[in-house]
Amino acid sequence: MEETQKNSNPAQGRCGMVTIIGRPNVGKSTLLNCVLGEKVAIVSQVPQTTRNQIRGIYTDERGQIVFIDTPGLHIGGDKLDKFMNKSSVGTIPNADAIVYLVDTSRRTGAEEEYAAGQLASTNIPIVLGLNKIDLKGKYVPDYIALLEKAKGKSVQEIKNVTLLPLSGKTGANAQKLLDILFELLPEGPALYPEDTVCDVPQKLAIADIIREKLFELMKEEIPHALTVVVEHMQPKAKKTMHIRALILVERETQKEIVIGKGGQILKTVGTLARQELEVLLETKVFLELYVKVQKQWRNDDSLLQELGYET
Ligand SMILES: Nc1nc2c(ncn2[C@@H]2O[C@H](COP(=O)(O)OP(=O)(O)OP(=O)(O)O)[C@@H](O)[C@H]2O)c(=O)[nH]1
Ligand SMILES: [Mg+2]
Repeated sequence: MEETQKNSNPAQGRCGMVTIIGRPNVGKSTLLNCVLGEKVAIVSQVPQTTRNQIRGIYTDERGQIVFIDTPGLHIGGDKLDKFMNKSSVGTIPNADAIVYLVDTSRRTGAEEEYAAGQLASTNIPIVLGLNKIDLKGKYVPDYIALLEKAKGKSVQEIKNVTLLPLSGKTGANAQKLLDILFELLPEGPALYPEDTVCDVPQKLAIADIIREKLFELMKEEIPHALTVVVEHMQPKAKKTMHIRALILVERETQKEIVIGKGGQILKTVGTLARQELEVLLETKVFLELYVKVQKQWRNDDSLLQELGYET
C-alpha cells in the first residue's frame, strides 16, 4: 500500500466514525485491513467470522477516519446471533457515514433484504460498496435495486448515496473510498493519536487470532459452534508471554474434531497462532490451548459478556 503522509496536526482535519455493515462474508474485514494497510481484523472464508465490533483507525493529512468493522448481519435465533446483529445495527445512529458493503458476485436474498432494510430510515450518508468487483460484478444491478426498494426511491432521488465498485482483495478503489469518506466527515480534532491503528481489547484480539486459525482448518459447521476465551496472560522469564486459551465447543464429537488425530489440528492451530501472536505482541509466546464442551455457550449470558457482548 502507498505510504500516505501522516497528519502532523490532527486538530485541523476532519474526523468521524464510519461503520462498515453488510451481511456475512461480503468482505468487510478484508476491506478494513486493505484501507489500513495492516491486519486489524480476522478474515476467513466462513460466514460470521467477525463477532465483535473492531475499530480500525486511518489517519493522514486530511484527518482521521475511525472505521468500525461489524459482525455480518444475518438471520439467526440464538443469543449470540441477536447480540451480533444488535452490535452491528447499533453502530448506525452514531456514524457520520455508512459503508454498506455487498458481494456483487453473489445473489441477493432474504438476508440481504434484511441488511438493506436496516438503512431504510437513516439520513446518514451511505456509500454502497459494490465489493468483490474483481469477480466481475454480475449482480451489481440487483444490489442497487434492493437499496432502492429499501429506501422506496430511485438512487438518483436518494440523498447522500454514493455507489462505488470496490475490491478489498485487489485494493481497487480503496483510495477512492477514502476520498469520498473524507468529503463526508465533519471537521474536528482526531479522536485517537495519529499512530493508533486499532482499538480492540487485547484479550479479544488474541482470542480472535486463535479463532481465525481454527476457522482456516475447520469445516463449515464447526466454526459457529466454537469460541475462544483467553483465560490467562502472564509475562514469564526470558521475555516470554504465557497465554492460556480455552476453546469451547458444543458437542463431544466437535471436541474430537478440533483436537484432531493425535492432537494434530490443535497443534497446527497452536503453531500458526503463536507465530502471529509473537509478531503482534513483539515477544516470544508460550501458547497453551485446551478444549472443553459447553453445550449452550451461545446462549450463556455471562460467557457472552466475557466475550465482549453487552447482555
Ligand atoms: N474475490 C474477492 N474475495 C474477497 C474480497 N474481499 C474479501 N474476499 C474474501 O471473502 C471472504 C470473506 O471475507 P471477510 O473479510 O472475512 O468478510 P466479512 O464481511 O468480514 O465476513 P463476516 O466477518 O463473517 O461478516 C474471505 O475468503 C475473503 O478472502 C474481494 O474483494 N474479492
Ligand atoms: Mg468480518
